[in-house]
Amino acid sequence: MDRKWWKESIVYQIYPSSFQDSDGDGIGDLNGIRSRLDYLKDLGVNVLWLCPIMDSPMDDNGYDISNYRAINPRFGTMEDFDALLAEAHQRGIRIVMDLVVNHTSDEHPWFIESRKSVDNSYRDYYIWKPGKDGHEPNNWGASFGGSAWKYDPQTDMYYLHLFSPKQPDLNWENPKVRDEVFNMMTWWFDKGIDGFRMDVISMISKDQRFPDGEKHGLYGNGGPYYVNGPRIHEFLQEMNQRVLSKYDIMTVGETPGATVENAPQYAGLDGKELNMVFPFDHVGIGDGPLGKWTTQRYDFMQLKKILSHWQTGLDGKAWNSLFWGNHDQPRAASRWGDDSPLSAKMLAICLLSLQGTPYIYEGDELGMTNAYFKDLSQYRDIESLNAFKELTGAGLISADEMMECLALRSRDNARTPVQWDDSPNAGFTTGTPWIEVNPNYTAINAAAEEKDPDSVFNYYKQMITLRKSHLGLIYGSFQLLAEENPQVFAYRRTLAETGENYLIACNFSDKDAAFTIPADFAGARRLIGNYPDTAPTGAVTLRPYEAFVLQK
Ligand code: TEU
Repeated sequence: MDRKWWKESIVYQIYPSSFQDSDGDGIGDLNGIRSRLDYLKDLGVNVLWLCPIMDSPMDDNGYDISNYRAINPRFGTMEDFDALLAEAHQRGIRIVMDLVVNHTSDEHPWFIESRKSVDNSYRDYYIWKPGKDGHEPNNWGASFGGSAWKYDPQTDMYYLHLFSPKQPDLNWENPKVRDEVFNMMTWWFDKGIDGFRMDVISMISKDQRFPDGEKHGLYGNGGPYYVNGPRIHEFLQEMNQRVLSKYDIMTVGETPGATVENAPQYAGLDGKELNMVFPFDHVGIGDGPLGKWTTQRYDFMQLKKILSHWQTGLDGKAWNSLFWGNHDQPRAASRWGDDSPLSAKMLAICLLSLQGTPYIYEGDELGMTNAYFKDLSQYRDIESLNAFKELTGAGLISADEMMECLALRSRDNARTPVQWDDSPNAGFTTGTPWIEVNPNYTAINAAAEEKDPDSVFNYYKQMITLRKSHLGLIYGSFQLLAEENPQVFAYRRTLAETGENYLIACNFSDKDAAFTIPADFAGARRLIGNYPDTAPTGAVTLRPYEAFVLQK
Protein backbone atom coordinates (compact mmCIF):
# COMPACT_ATOMS: atom_id res chain seq x y z
CA MET A 1 0.00 0.00 0.00
CA ASP A 2 1.97 2.99 -1.30
CA ARG A 3 0.25 5.72 0.77
CA LYS A 4 0.16 9.23 -0.70
CA TRP A 5 -1.84 12.28 0.48
CA TRP A 6 -3.31 12.79 -2.98
CA LYS A 7 -4.56 9.20 -3.05
CA GLU A 8 -6.38 9.69 0.27
CA SER A 9 -7.75 13.15 -0.53
CA ILE A 10 -11.27 14.19 -1.48
CA VAL A 11 -11.02 16.74 -4.29
CA TYR A 12 -13.75 19.35 -4.74
CA GLN A 13 -13.96 21.04 -8.13
CA ILE A 14 -14.89 24.73 -8.15
CA TYR A 15 -16.09 26.54 -11.28
CA PRO A 16 -15.29 30.04 -9.96
CA SER A 17 -17.88 31.90 -12.04
CA SER A 18 -20.70 29.91 -10.45
CA PHE A 19 -19.58 29.15 -6.91
CA GLN A 20 -20.10 32.30 -4.79
CA ASP A 21 -20.22 35.97 -5.71
CA SER A 22 -18.91 38.36 -3.02
CA ASP A 23 -19.21 41.78 -4.72
CA GLY A 24 -22.66 41.70 -6.29
CA ASP A 25 -21.57 41.65 -9.94
CA GLY A 26 -23.37 38.37 -10.55
CA ILE A 27 -20.13 36.44 -11.11
CA GLY A 28 -18.50 34.14 -8.58
CA ASP A 29 -15.07 35.21 -7.32
CA LEU A 30 -12.09 34.33 -5.11
CA ASN A 31 -13.36 36.12 -2.01
CA GLY A 32 -16.62 34.24 -2.45
CA ILE A 33 -14.70 30.96 -2.41
CA ARG A 34 -12.80 32.09 0.69
CA SER A 35 -16.13 32.79 2.43
CA ARG A 36 -17.14 29.17 1.93
CA LEU A 37 -13.96 27.45 3.18
CA ASP A 38 -15.62 26.39 6.45
CA TYR A 39 -18.47 24.77 4.50
CA LEU A 40 -15.91 22.84 2.45
CA LYS A 41 -13.94 21.88 5.54
CA ASP A 42 -17.15 20.65 7.20
CA LEU A 43 -17.95 18.53 4.13
CA GLY A 44 -14.52 16.89 4.53
CA VAL A 45 -12.78 18.26 1.44
CA ASN A 46 -8.98 18.11 1.36
CA VAL A 47 -8.16 19.63 -2.03
CA LEU A 48 -9.84 22.34 -4.11
CA TRP A 49 -9.40 22.23 -7.89
CA LEU A 50 -10.07 25.75 -9.16
CA CYS A 51 -11.13 25.97 -12.80
CA PRO A 52 -9.16 28.72 -14.57
CA ILE A 53 -8.74 32.01 -12.71
CA MET A 54 -5.78 33.38 -14.71
CA ASP A 55 -6.46 36.41 -16.88
CA SER A 56 -8.71 35.66 -19.84
CA PRO A 57 -11.18 37.35 -22.19
CA MET A 58 -13.55 34.49 -21.21
CA ASP A 59 -14.36 33.30 -24.74
CA ASP A 60 -14.44 29.82 -23.25
CA ASN A 61 -15.03 30.90 -19.63
CA GLY A 62 -11.35 31.08 -18.78
CA TYR A 63 -9.97 28.20 -20.85
CA ASP A 64 -8.44 30.88 -23.06
CA ILE A 65 -5.67 32.46 -21.06
CA SER A 66 -4.16 35.85 -21.96
CA ASN A 67 -1.75 36.13 -19.00
CA TYR A 68 -0.54 33.08 -17.05
CA ARG A 69 0.81 35.15 -14.16
CA ALA A 70 -2.16 37.40 -13.47
CA ILE A 71 -5.58 36.81 -11.93
CA ASN A 72 -8.64 37.58 -14.06
CA PRO A 73 -9.96 40.85 -12.52
CA ARG A 74 -13.52 39.49 -12.65
CA PHE A 75 -12.44 36.92 -10.02
CA GLY A 76 -10.32 39.36 -7.96
CA THR A 77 -6.68 40.25 -7.46
CA MET A 78 -3.47 38.31 -6.83
CA GLU A 79 -3.76 39.47 -3.21
CA ASP A 80 -7.24 37.86 -3.07
CA PHE A 81 -5.70 34.66 -4.42
CA ASP A 82 -2.88 34.76 -1.87
CA ALA A 83 -5.45 35.23 0.91
CA LEU A 84 -7.51 32.30 -0.38
CA LEU A 85 -4.43 30.09 -0.58
CA ALA A 86 -3.32 31.06 2.94
CA GLU A 87 -6.75 30.52 4.51
CA ALA A 88 -7.24 27.23 2.71
CA HIS A 89 -3.86 26.03 3.94
CA GLN A 90 -4.70 27.17 7.49
CA ARG A 91 -7.66 24.73 7.29
CA GLY A 92 -5.50 21.94 5.90
CA ILE A 93 -7.05 22.32 2.45
CA ARG A 94 -4.73 22.27 -0.59
CA ILE A 95 -5.31 24.20 -3.80
CA VAL A 96 -4.81 22.79 -7.30
CA MET A 97 -5.09 25.12 -10.29
CA ASP A 98 -6.17 24.51 -13.87
CA LEU A 99 -3.23 24.48 -16.30
CA VAL A 100 -4.41 25.35 -19.81
CA VAL A 101 -1.34 25.01 -22.02
CA ASN A 102 -2.56 23.18 -25.11
CA HIS A 103 -3.62 26.63 -26.29
CA THR A 104 -3.72 30.25 -25.15
CA SER A 105 -6.13 33.08 -25.84
CA ASP A 106 -5.63 34.89 -29.14
CA GLU A 107 -5.25 37.97 -26.91
CA HIS A 108 -2.14 36.54 -25.26
CA PRO A 109 0.93 38.74 -26.08
CA TRP A 110 2.66 35.67 -27.54
CA PHE A 111 -0.06 35.28 -30.17
CA ILE A 112 -0.35 39.00 -30.82
CA GLU A 113 3.37 38.93 -31.68
CA SER A 114 3.22 35.60 -33.50
CA ARG A 115 0.63 36.76 -36.03
CA LYS A 116 2.54 39.98 -36.89
CA SER A 117 4.98 38.41 -39.37
CA VAL A 118 6.36 35.07 -40.49
CA ASP A 119 9.79 35.89 -39.08
CA ASN A 120 8.55 37.22 -35.73
CA SER A 121 10.43 35.63 -32.81
CA TYR A 122 7.12 34.31 -31.45
CA ARG A 123 5.92 32.95 -34.82
CA ASP A 124 6.72 29.34 -33.92
CA TYR A 125 5.01 29.52 -30.54
CA TYR A 126 1.90 28.55 -32.53
CA ILE A 127 1.07 26.27 -35.46
CA TRP A 128 0.90 28.15 -38.76
CA LYS A 129 0.40 26.51 -42.17
CA PRO A 130 -0.21 27.79 -45.70
CA GLY A 131 -3.57 26.98 -47.24
CA LYS A 132 -4.00 24.22 -49.83
CA ASP A 133 -5.63 25.19 -53.15
CA GLY A 134 -7.25 28.15 -51.43
CA HIS A 135 -8.54 26.02 -48.58
CA GLU A 136 -7.52 25.13 -45.03
CA PRO A 137 -4.30 23.08 -44.61
CA ASN A 138 -6.38 19.96 -43.79
CA ASN A 139 -9.98 18.92 -43.09
CA TRP A 140 -9.88 18.80 -39.28
CA GLY A 141 -12.92 20.15 -37.42
CA ALA A 142 -12.73 22.17 -34.22
CA SER A 143 -14.47 21.03 -31.02
CA PHE A 144 -16.56 24.18 -30.93
CA GLY A 145 -17.61 24.01 -34.58
CA GLY A 146 -16.16 24.94 -37.93
CA SER A 147 -12.71 24.18 -39.27
CA ALA A 148 -9.78 23.76 -36.83
CA TRP A 149 -7.87 26.32 -38.96
CA LYS A 150 -8.42 30.08 -39.09
CA TYR A 151 -7.12 32.17 -41.97
CA ASP A 152 -5.07 35.19 -40.91
CA PRO A 153 -4.77 37.72 -43.79
CA GLN A 154 -1.84 39.58 -42.20
CA THR A 155 0.57 36.78 -43.22
CA ASP A 156 -1.75 34.90 -45.62
CA MET A 157 -1.56 31.74 -43.50
CA TYR A 158 -3.79 29.63 -41.27
CA TYR A 159 -3.32 28.87 -37.57
CA LEU A 160 -4.53 25.76 -35.75
CA HIS A 161 -7.21 25.99 -33.04
CA LEU A 162 -8.70 22.70 -31.86
CA PHE A 163 -11.30 24.59 -29.87
CA SER A 164 -12.46 28.13 -30.64
CA PRO A 165 -10.69 30.49 -33.08
CA LYS A 166 -9.84 32.54 -29.98
CA GLN A 167 -7.90 29.55 -28.58
CA PRO A 168 -4.84 29.09 -30.87
CA ASP A 169 -2.92 25.88 -30.17
CA LEU A 170 0.60 26.25 -28.79
CA ASN A 171 3.42 24.56 -30.68
CA TRP A 172 4.94 22.18 -28.14
CA GLU A 173 7.56 21.11 -30.69
CA ASN A 174 9.19 24.50 -29.95
CA PRO A 175 11.54 24.17 -26.93
CA LYS A 176 10.94 27.87 -26.17
CA VAL A 177 7.23 27.10 -25.59
CA ARG A 178 8.15 24.29 -23.21
CA ASP A 179 10.56 26.60 -21.37
CA GLU A 180 7.84 29.27 -21.03
CA VAL A 181 5.32 26.74 -19.68
CA PHE A 182 7.73 25.06 -17.28
CA ASN A 183 8.95 28.42 -15.94
CA MET A 184 5.35 29.54 -15.39
CA MET A 185 4.50 26.30 -13.56
CA THR A 186 7.54 26.76 -11.34
CA TRP A 187 6.42 30.32 -10.59
CA TRP A 188 3.04 29.07 -9.36
CA PHE A 189 4.56 26.21 -7.36
CA ASP A 190 6.94 28.68 -5.71
CA LYS A 191 3.86 30.69 -4.70
CA GLY A 192 2.74 27.60 -2.79
CA ILE A 193 0.00 25.97 -4.89
CA ASP A 194 -0.39 22.25 -4.47
CA GLY A 195 -0.80 20.99 -8.01
CA PHE A 196 -2.36 21.28 -11.44
CA ARG A 197 -5.26 19.78 -13.34
CA MET A 198 -3.95 19.82 -16.90
CA ASP A 199 -6.44 20.76 -19.61
CA VAL A 200 -6.54 18.42 -22.64
CA ILE A 201 -2.93 17.57 -21.90
CA SER A 202 -3.13 14.44 -24.08
CA MET A 203 -3.52 16.74 -27.11
CA ILE A 204 -0.32 18.85 -26.90
CA SER A 205 1.74 16.66 -29.24
CA LYS A 206 0.57 16.77 -32.87
CA ASP A 207 1.54 14.49 -35.78
CA GLN A 208 3.72 16.94 -37.71
CA ARG A 209 2.39 15.71 -41.05
CA PHE A 210 -1.04 17.22 -40.24
CA PRO A 211 -2.83 14.78 -42.57
CA ASP A 212 -6.56 14.87 -43.33
CA GLY A 213 -8.76 12.92 -40.93
CA GLU A 214 -11.58 10.50 -41.73
CA LYS A 215 -14.75 12.40 -42.62
CA HIS A 216 -16.89 12.72 -39.48
CA GLY A 217 -19.97 14.85 -40.05
CA LEU A 218 -19.04 18.16 -41.62
CA TYR A 219 -15.24 17.83 -41.12
CA GLY A 220 -12.44 15.32 -40.84
CA ASN A 221 -11.59 13.77 -37.50
CA GLY A 222 -8.11 14.97 -36.57
CA GLY A 223 -8.17 13.12 -33.25
CA PRO A 224 -5.90 10.24 -34.33
CA TYR A 225 -3.26 12.88 -35.20
CA TYR A 226 -3.25 14.87 -31.95
CA VAL A 227 -4.72 12.69 -29.19
CA ASN A 228 -1.98 10.66 -27.47
CA GLY A 229 0.37 12.25 -30.04
CA PRO A 230 3.86 11.01 -30.99
CA ARG A 231 5.84 12.99 -28.38
CA ILE A 232 3.25 13.24 -25.57
CA HIS A 233 5.10 11.08 -23.07
CA GLU A 234 8.43 12.73 -23.91
CA PHE A 235 6.91 16.15 -23.17
CA LEU A 236 5.28 15.00 -19.92
CA GLN A 237 8.46 13.30 -18.72
CA GLU A 238 10.37 16.50 -19.45
CA MET A 239 7.73 18.46 -17.48
CA ASN A 240 8.08 16.00 -14.61
CA GLN A 241 11.88 16.09 -14.58
CA ARG A 242 12.16 19.89 -14.89
CA VAL A 243 9.24 20.88 -12.62
CA LEU A 244 6.85 18.39 -11.04
CA SER A 245 9.46 16.15 -9.43
CA LYS A 246 10.79 19.11 -7.43
CA TYR A 247 7.61 19.62 -5.36
CA ASP A 248 5.23 17.68 -3.08
CA ILE A 249 2.25 18.28 -5.34
CA MET A 250 -0.50 16.44 -7.18
CA THR A 251 -1.25 16.38 -10.89
CA VAL A 252 -4.22 15.09 -12.85
CA GLY A 253 -4.28 15.14 -16.63
CA GLU A 254 -7.51 15.71 -18.52
CA THR A 255 -6.80 13.14 -21.18
CA PRO A 256 -9.21 12.59 -24.01
CA GLY A 257 -8.05 9.27 -25.49
CA ALA A 258 -6.77 7.82 -22.21
CA THR A 259 -7.36 4.09 -22.01
CA VAL A 260 -6.80 1.44 -19.34
CA GLU A 261 -3.87 0.33 -21.49
CA ASN A 262 -2.13 3.73 -21.79
CA ALA A 263 -3.11 5.19 -18.39
CA PRO A 264 -0.19 3.43 -16.64
CA GLN A 265 2.13 5.42 -18.89
CA TYR A 266 0.40 8.76 -18.18
CA ALA A 267 -0.12 8.05 -14.49
CA GLY A 268 2.11 5.13 -13.62
CA LEU A 269 3.08 4.43 -10.02
CA ASP A 270 6.68 5.16 -11.05
CA GLY A 271 5.71 8.86 -10.97
CA LYS A 272 7.54 9.67 -14.19
CA GLU A 273 4.68 11.72 -15.65
CA LEU A 274 1.40 12.52 -13.81
CA ASN A 275 -0.34 11.16 -10.71
CA MET A 276 -3.74 10.55 -12.30
CA VAL A 277 -5.72 11.01 -15.50
CA PHE A 278 -9.39 11.79 -16.15
CA PRO A 279 -10.76 9.10 -18.46
CA PHE A 280 -13.55 9.88 -20.90
CA ASP A 281 -14.88 6.35 -21.47
CA HIS A 282 -17.88 6.58 -19.15
CA VAL A 283 -18.90 10.15 -19.94
CA GLY A 284 -19.17 9.19 -23.61
CA ILE A 285 -21.72 6.42 -23.02
CA GLY A 286 -24.81 6.94 -25.11
CA ASP A 287 -23.16 9.35 -27.54
CA GLY A 288 -24.58 9.04 -31.04
CA PRO A 289 -23.83 10.10 -34.62
CA LEU A 290 -23.78 13.74 -33.45
CA GLY A 291 -21.52 12.90 -30.50
CA LYS A 292 -22.87 14.10 -27.17
CA TRP A 293 -25.91 15.70 -28.80
CA THR A 294 -28.39 12.94 -28.15
CA THR A 295 -31.46 12.34 -26.01
CA GLN A 296 -30.35 8.72 -25.48
CA ARG A 297 -30.07 7.67 -21.80
CA TYR A 298 -26.95 5.74 -20.88
CA ASP A 299 -26.66 1.96 -21.00
CA PHE A 300 -26.10 0.79 -17.41
CA MET A 301 -24.36 -2.46 -18.39
CA GLN A 302 -21.86 -0.43 -20.41
CA LEU A 303 -21.27 1.87 -17.43
CA LYS A 304 -20.73 -1.11 -15.12
CA LYS A 305 -18.32 -2.70 -17.61
CA ILE A 306 -16.29 0.49 -18.07
CA LEU A 307 -16.03 1.33 -14.36
CA SER A 308 -15.03 -2.25 -13.51
CA HIS A 309 -12.45 -2.31 -16.32
CA TRP A 310 -10.77 0.85 -14.99
CA GLN A 311 -10.89 -0.45 -11.40
CA THR A 312 -9.26 -3.80 -12.18
CA GLY A 313 -7.09 -2.54 -15.05
CA LEU A 314 -5.25 0.12 -13.05
CA ASP A 315 -4.98 -1.75 -9.73
CA GLY A 316 -1.29 -1.99 -8.86
CA LYS A 317 -0.27 -0.13 -12.06
CA ALA A 318 -1.71 3.41 -11.82
CA TRP A 319 -4.14 5.43 -9.71
CA ASN A 320 -7.73 6.14 -10.78
CA SER A 321 -9.51 9.45 -10.68
CA LEU A 322 -13.20 9.00 -9.84
CA PHE A 323 -15.87 11.42 -11.02
CA TRP A 324 -19.52 11.51 -12.14
CA GLY A 325 -19.39 14.99 -13.54
CA ASN A 326 -17.56 18.25 -13.94
CA HIS A 327 -18.08 21.65 -15.61
CA ASP A 328 -18.24 19.99 -19.04
CA GLN A 329 -20.82 17.37 -18.17
CA PRO A 330 -24.49 17.35 -17.19
CA ARG A 331 -25.27 17.17 -13.48
CA ALA A 332 -24.51 13.74 -12.00
CA ALA A 333 -27.99 13.26 -10.48
CA SER A 334 -29.51 13.95 -13.90
CA ARG A 335 -27.00 12.06 -16.04
CA TRP A 336 -26.73 8.89 -13.96
CA GLY A 337 -29.77 9.15 -11.60
CA ASP A 338 -33.32 10.44 -11.96
CA ASP A 339 -32.79 13.89 -10.38
CA SER A 340 -33.99 12.47 -7.03
CA PRO A 341 -32.04 12.94 -3.80
CA LEU A 342 -32.22 9.15 -3.40
CA SER A 343 -30.33 8.62 -6.66
CA ALA A 344 -27.83 11.32 -5.67
CA LYS A 345 -27.13 9.51 -2.38
CA MET A 346 -26.60 6.23 -4.27
CA LEU A 347 -24.11 7.98 -6.54
CA ALA A 348 -22.30 9.35 -3.47
CA ILE A 349 -21.98 5.88 -1.93
CA CYS A 350 -20.78 4.42 -5.23
CA LEU A 351 -18.25 7.17 -6.05
CA LEU A 352 -16.75 7.15 -2.55
CA SER A 353 -16.41 3.37 -2.29
CA LEU A 354 -14.25 2.79 -5.39
CA GLN A 355 -10.44 2.70 -5.70
CA GLY A 356 -8.99 6.06 -6.74
CA THR A 357 -9.20 9.72 -5.80
CA PRO A 358 -12.81 11.01 -5.75
CA TYR A 359 -13.58 14.36 -7.41
CA ILE A 360 -16.81 16.02 -6.30
CA TYR A 361 -18.10 18.72 -8.62
CA GLU A 362 -19.52 21.82 -6.89
CA GLY A 363 -23.19 21.32 -6.03
CA ASP A 364 -23.25 17.58 -6.65
CA GLU A 365 -22.87 17.17 -2.87
CA LEU A 366 -26.30 18.87 -2.68
CA GLY A 367 -27.87 16.74 -5.40
CA MET A 368 -28.15 19.72 -7.74
CA THR A 369 -29.78 18.80 -11.05
CA ASN A 370 -29.74 19.89 -14.69
CA ALA A 371 -31.38 23.25 -15.31
CA TYR A 372 -33.24 21.90 -18.39
CA PHE A 373 -33.33 25.37 -19.93
CA LYS A 374 -36.11 25.73 -22.52
CA ASP A 375 -34.88 28.75 -24.47
CA LEU A 376 -31.60 29.21 -26.35
CA SER A 377 -31.24 32.66 -24.76
CA GLN A 378 -30.72 30.99 -21.38
CA TYR A 379 -27.52 29.30 -22.59
CA ARG A 380 -24.08 30.86 -22.23
CA ASP A 381 -21.69 28.10 -23.29
CA ILE A 382 -19.79 28.56 -26.56
CA GLU A 383 -19.91 24.80 -27.21
CA SER A 384 -23.70 24.63 -26.86
CA LEU A 385 -24.46 27.80 -28.82
CA ASN A 386 -22.08 26.93 -31.67
CA ALA A 387 -23.39 23.36 -31.85
CA PHE A 388 -26.97 24.58 -32.07
CA LYS A 389 -26.08 26.96 -34.91
CA GLU A 390 -23.89 24.53 -36.83
CA LEU A 391 -25.99 21.36 -36.52
CA THR A 392 -29.40 22.91 -37.11
CA GLY A 393 -27.88 25.13 -39.84
CA ALA A 394 -26.57 22.04 -41.63
CA GLY A 395 -29.96 20.36 -41.29
CA LEU A 396 -28.46 17.54 -39.23
CA ILE A 397 -30.98 18.01 -36.40
CA SER A 398 -34.14 20.03 -35.87
CA ALA A 399 -34.12 23.04 -33.55
CA ASP A 400 -36.64 21.38 -31.21
CA GLU A 401 -34.63 18.18 -30.98
CA MET A 402 -31.41 20.13 -30.43
CA MET A 403 -33.08 22.00 -27.56
CA GLU A 404 -33.92 18.61 -26.03
CA CYS A 405 -30.28 17.56 -26.41
CA LEU A 406 -29.07 20.80 -24.81
CA ALA A 407 -31.43 20.31 -21.88
CA LEU A 408 -29.86 16.92 -21.24
CA ARG A 409 -26.19 17.37 -22.22
CA SER A 410 -25.23 21.06 -22.35
CA ARG A 411 -22.27 22.03 -20.18
CA ASP A 412 -24.41 24.92 -18.86
CA ASN A 413 -26.41 22.39 -16.83
CA ALA A 414 -23.41 22.14 -14.50
CA ARG A 415 -22.65 25.87 -14.59
CA THR A 416 -25.78 27.27 -12.93
CA PRO A 417 -24.90 28.92 -9.61
CA VAL A 418 -24.36 26.80 -6.52
CA GLN A 419 -27.54 26.83 -4.44
CA TRP A 420 -26.62 28.08 -0.94
CA ASP A 421 -30.03 28.87 0.55
CA ASP A 422 -33.64 29.72 -0.39
CA SER A 423 -33.08 33.51 -0.53
CA PRO A 424 -33.20 35.25 -3.95
CA ASN A 425 -30.65 33.81 -6.40
CA ALA A 426 -30.06 30.99 -3.89
CA GLY A 427 -27.69 33.21 -1.92
CA PHE A 428 -25.19 33.09 -4.81
CA THR A 429 -25.30 36.81 -5.59
CA THR A 430 -27.05 40.03 -4.58
CA GLY A 431 -26.80 41.09 -8.22
CA THR A 432 -28.03 39.54 -11.48
CA PRO A 433 -26.39 36.13 -11.98
CA TRP A 434 -24.44 35.70 -15.24
CA ILE A 435 -26.50 32.54 -15.83
CA GLU A 436 -29.91 31.74 -14.35
CA VAL A 437 -30.16 29.98 -11.03
CA ASN A 438 -31.98 26.64 -11.21
CA PRO A 439 -35.50 27.38 -9.90
CA ASN A 440 -35.38 24.23 -7.71
CA TYR A 441 -33.01 26.06 -5.33
CA THR A 442 -35.86 26.55 -2.88
CA ALA A 443 -35.76 22.79 -2.21
CA ILE A 444 -32.14 21.97 -3.06
CA ASN A 445 -29.76 24.22 -1.13
CA ALA A 446 -26.88 23.96 1.33
CA ALA A 447 -28.56 25.76 4.23
CA ALA A 448 -31.49 23.35 4.28
CA GLU A 449 -29.33 20.28 3.74
CA GLU A 450 -26.74 21.06 6.39
CA LYS A 451 -29.59 20.96 8.93
CA ASP A 452 -31.18 17.77 7.54
CA PRO A 453 -29.36 14.60 8.68
CA ASP A 454 -30.95 12.68 5.79
CA SER A 455 -29.88 15.16 3.09
CA VAL A 456 -27.64 14.45 0.12
CA PHE A 457 -25.08 16.79 1.70
CA ASN A 458 -24.98 14.74 4.89
CA TYR A 459 -24.69 11.50 2.93
CA TYR A 460 -21.64 12.87 1.16
CA LYS A 461 -20.28 14.04 4.51
CA GLN A 462 -20.91 10.66 6.17
CA MET A 463 -19.48 8.72 3.25
CA ILE A 464 -16.36 10.93 3.15
CA THR A 465 -15.80 10.34 6.87
CA LEU A 466 -16.36 6.61 6.42
CA ARG A 467 -13.92 6.42 3.50
CA LYS A 468 -11.20 8.27 5.35
CA SER A 469 -11.48 5.98 8.37
CA HIS A 470 -11.47 2.77 6.32
CA LEU A 471 -8.29 2.45 4.25
CA GLY A 472 -9.76 -0.59 2.52
CA LEU A 473 -12.28 1.69 0.81
CA ILE A 474 -9.38 3.74 -0.56
CA TYR A 475 -6.67 1.17 -1.31
CA GLY A 476 -8.59 -2.13 -1.38
CA SER A 477 -8.72 -4.19 -4.56
CA PHE A 478 -11.98 -4.30 -6.53
CA GLN A 479 -13.90 -7.43 -7.52
CA LEU A 480 -17.09 -7.11 -9.52
CA LEU A 481 -20.09 -9.15 -8.38
CA ALA A 482 -23.37 -9.98 -10.15
CA GLU A 483 -21.85 -9.04 -13.49
CA GLU A 484 -25.06 -9.89 -15.39
CA ASN A 485 -27.41 -8.04 -13.05
CA PRO A 486 -29.05 -5.38 -15.29
CA GLN A 487 -29.72 -2.93 -12.45
CA VAL A 488 -27.16 -3.45 -9.73
CA PHE A 489 -23.47 -2.45 -9.59
CA ALA A 490 -22.04 -4.57 -6.77
CA TYR A 491 -18.46 -5.26 -5.81
CA ARG A 492 -16.12 -6.35 -3.09
CA ARG A 493 -13.30 -4.20 -1.79
CA THR A 494 -10.53 -6.15 -0.06
CA LEU A 495 -7.34 -4.91 1.59
CA ALA A 496 -5.09 -7.82 2.57
CA GLU A 497 -2.67 -5.66 4.63
CA THR A 498 -5.45 -4.73 7.07
CA GLY A 499 -7.82 -7.67 6.57
CA GLU A 500 -10.64 -5.32 5.57
CA ASN A 501 -13.51 -6.75 3.51
CA TYR A 502 -16.40 -4.69 2.15
CA LEU A 503 -19.39 -5.37 -0.02
CA ILE A 504 -21.00 -2.46 -1.84
CA ALA A 505 -24.26 -2.75 -3.76
CA CYS A 506 -25.85 0.09 -5.77
CA ASN A 507 -29.17 -0.16 -7.58
CA PHE A 508 -28.82 2.24 -10.54
CA SER A 509 -32.50 1.89 -11.44
CA ASP A 510 -35.79 3.37 -10.27
CA LYS A 511 -37.24 -0.13 -9.88
CA ASP A 512 -36.86 -2.91 -7.31
CA ALA A 513 -33.86 -5.10 -8.13
CA ALA A 514 -33.06 -8.68 -7.14
CA PHE A 515 -29.64 -9.23 -5.61
CA THR A 516 -28.07 -11.96 -3.49
CA ILE A 517 -25.68 -11.07 -0.70
CA PRO A 518 -22.77 -13.56 -0.87
CA ALA A 519 -22.89 -16.11 1.93
CA ASP A 520 -19.64 -14.92 3.45
CA PHE A 521 -21.30 -11.55 4.07
CA ALA A 522 -24.22 -13.04 6.00
CA GLY A 523 -24.68 -10.97 9.15
CA ALA A 524 -22.09 -8.41 8.06
CA ARG A 525 -22.29 -4.93 9.57
CA ARG A 526 -23.95 -2.21 7.48
CA LEU A 527 -21.71 0.90 7.57
CA ILE A 528 -24.03 3.12 5.55
CA GLY A 529 -27.19 2.79 3.45
CA ASN A 530 -29.69 5.18 1.88
CA TYR A 531 -32.73 3.32 3.22
CA PRO A 532 -33.35 3.18 6.99
CA ASP A 533 -32.92 -0.45 7.88
CA THR A 534 -30.47 -3.11 9.02
CA ALA A 535 -27.94 -5.14 7.09
CA PRO A 536 -29.57 -7.37 4.45
CA THR A 537 -28.67 -11.03 4.15
CA GLY A 538 -29.10 -13.63 1.40
CA ALA A 539 -31.48 -13.06 -1.52
CA VAL A 540 -32.73 -9.48 -1.19
CA THR A 541 -34.68 -6.90 -3.14
CA LEU A 542 -32.81 -3.64 -3.54
CA ARG A 543 -35.32 -0.80 -3.61
CA PRO A 544 -35.10 1.99 -6.21
CA TYR A 545 -31.62 3.55 -6.10
CA GLU A 546 -30.82 1.64 -2.91
CA ALA A 547 -27.15 1.50 -1.99
CA PHE A 548 -25.24 0.25 1.03
CA VAL A 549 -21.78 -0.66 2.29
CA LEU A 550 -21.33 -3.85 4.36
CA GLN A 551 -18.21 -4.78 6.30
CA LYS A 552 -17.54 -8.30 7.50
O1 TEU B 1 -12.37 20.10 -22.19
C1 TEU B 1 -11.78 19.22 -23.11
C2 TEU B 1 -12.77 18.57 -23.94
O2 TEU B 1 -12.53 17.56 -24.52
C3 TEU B 1 -14.07 19.24 -24.11
O3 TEU B 1 -14.28 19.40 -25.49
C4 TEU B 1 -15.13 18.38 -23.48
O4 TEU B 1 -14.90 17.02 -23.77
C5 TEU B 1 -16.45 18.74 -24.05
O5 TEU B 1 -16.65 20.07 -23.70
C6 TEU B 1 -17.53 17.85 -23.51
O6 TEU B 1 -18.71 18.19 -24.16
C7 TEU B 1 -11.41 21.01 -21.65
C8 TEU B 1 -12.11 21.86 -20.62
O7 TEU B 1 -12.57 21.02 -19.55
C9 TEU B 1 -13.25 22.56 -21.30
O8 TEU B 1 -14.04 23.29 -20.37
C10 TEU B 1 -12.67 23.49 -22.35
O9 TEU B 1 -13.73 24.08 -23.07
C11 TEU B 1 -11.75 22.73 -23.32
O10 TEU B 1 -10.87 21.83 -22.69
C12 TEU B 1 -10.87 23.72 -24.08
O11 TEU B 1 -9.95 24.27 -23.18
